[in-house]
Amino acid sequence: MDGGKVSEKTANHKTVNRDNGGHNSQTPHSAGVSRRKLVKSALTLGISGAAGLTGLKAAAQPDRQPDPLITDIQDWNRYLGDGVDARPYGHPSPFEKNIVRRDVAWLTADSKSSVNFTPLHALDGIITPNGLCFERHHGGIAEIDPASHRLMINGLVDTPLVFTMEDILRFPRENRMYFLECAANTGMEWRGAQLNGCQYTHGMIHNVMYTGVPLKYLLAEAGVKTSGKWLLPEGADPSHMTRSIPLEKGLEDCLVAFKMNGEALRPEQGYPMRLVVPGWEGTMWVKWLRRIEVGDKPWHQREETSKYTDLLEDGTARRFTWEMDVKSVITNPSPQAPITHGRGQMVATGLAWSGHGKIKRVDVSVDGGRNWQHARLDGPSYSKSVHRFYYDFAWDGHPMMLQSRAIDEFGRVQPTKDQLRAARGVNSIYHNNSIQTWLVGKDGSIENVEVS
Ligand SMILES: Nc1nc2c(c(=O)[nH]1)N[C@H]1C(S)=C(S)[C@@H](COP(=O)(O)O)O[C@H]1N2
Ligand SMILES: [Mo]
Repeated sequence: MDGGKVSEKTANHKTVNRDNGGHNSQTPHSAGVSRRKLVKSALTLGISGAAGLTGLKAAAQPDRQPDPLITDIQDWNRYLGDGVDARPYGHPSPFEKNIVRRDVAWLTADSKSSVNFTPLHALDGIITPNGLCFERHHGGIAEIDPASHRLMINGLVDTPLVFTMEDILRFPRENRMYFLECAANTGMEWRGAQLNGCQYTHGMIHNVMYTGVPLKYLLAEAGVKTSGKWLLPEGADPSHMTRSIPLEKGLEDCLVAFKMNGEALRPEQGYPMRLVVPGWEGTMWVKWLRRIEVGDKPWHQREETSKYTDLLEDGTARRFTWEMDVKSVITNPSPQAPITHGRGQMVATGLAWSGHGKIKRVDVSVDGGRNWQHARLDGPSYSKSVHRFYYDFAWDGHPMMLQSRAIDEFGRVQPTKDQLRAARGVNSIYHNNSIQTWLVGKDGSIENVEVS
């Protein structure tokens, strides 16, 4: 994965039979044997806690003693390091240089890529570091001097207003943690397993602590007329991104944000201000926000008619599917993060989220969805934010079909690929929230597959 690009489309989608554990033999007899193996591995998991940790202790007493890395003084322990003037703005260790946003060459027609992906496989916790938040631009990054930036509210209001940055900073502000997921996340997987890595299959998401002014305060300042029912936010970039948003949503929880994870928004995330539309598809989170028009009906803009609608099996298209549905993925281990330590105690981890609210439970399967165990949710649980889960277990060294399944606080359950296709067909690009399968080989290598 060092090249930074996935260069070619995988033509043959990989499907494995749940009954034969990913082995190639299709005979019923060997399928039965493999199934027993997988069931056995699931049973071992039930007692993995104590037994697994004992195994770890043994692993920490290796026969590689004496280890010069602990007995000898190393260079970094001997010579004076950089002073504080070397790094006025900090960067990750050079040993982390491969953990970067990456694009998929064939997804963009011209040489200038318009989307890249968050390296989910290498991250932990729930906060996406600012420099690793995926980017999606329809007209490139607008570089804006905040002193020259204005936000206008016009249309069906008592007093059309133009705010400077300074004006915005005089309204009461709030801090809230939300995920932003592009509706096209996992969109290349509708017809079969395609991209080999959760960065590419699920990386059009980031989770950030925003500081911003609730939109309702700015709308109140302008005075929305009783005929006003819809909002049209518009970006200051060359794409003039515009989306129709119902007024109720704008009043409920939208923010005009200017900080992310404590510092100014990055230019690629809409500096100096962007709209935050919690739980709803990424296109509506207009970056470089310059105008909000109030109207009495939706505008039917390009990004809500020809794009970001869901083509169904019968040729009709679903429209205004704003909410991002309940979803999860195991981020590590995964194709870009294979298991290198062999059998025994290990940690599987991933993310779960729902545009409707909080995550109540995450289940993990090692046998392609036949048996499920509860994962451990850890870290703060915020509505419309990602949740971190862990599954601590002892791997018996047999192949696994790793899956996760999220359930939100309203009881919505993440669907299987078959369930989603039965409901929606395969012509969609958007809103694919189905269960992901990683096939783990005996050697710990991992592949994106589907179970049948
Ligand atoms: N002004 C403007 N806003 C925009 C876009 C854009 O191209 N221009 N892209 C949208 C899309 S499709 C998505 S998925 C999100 C991506 O946000 P990010 O770049 O912070 O990840 O921004 C949305 N807001
Ligand atoms: Mo998007």
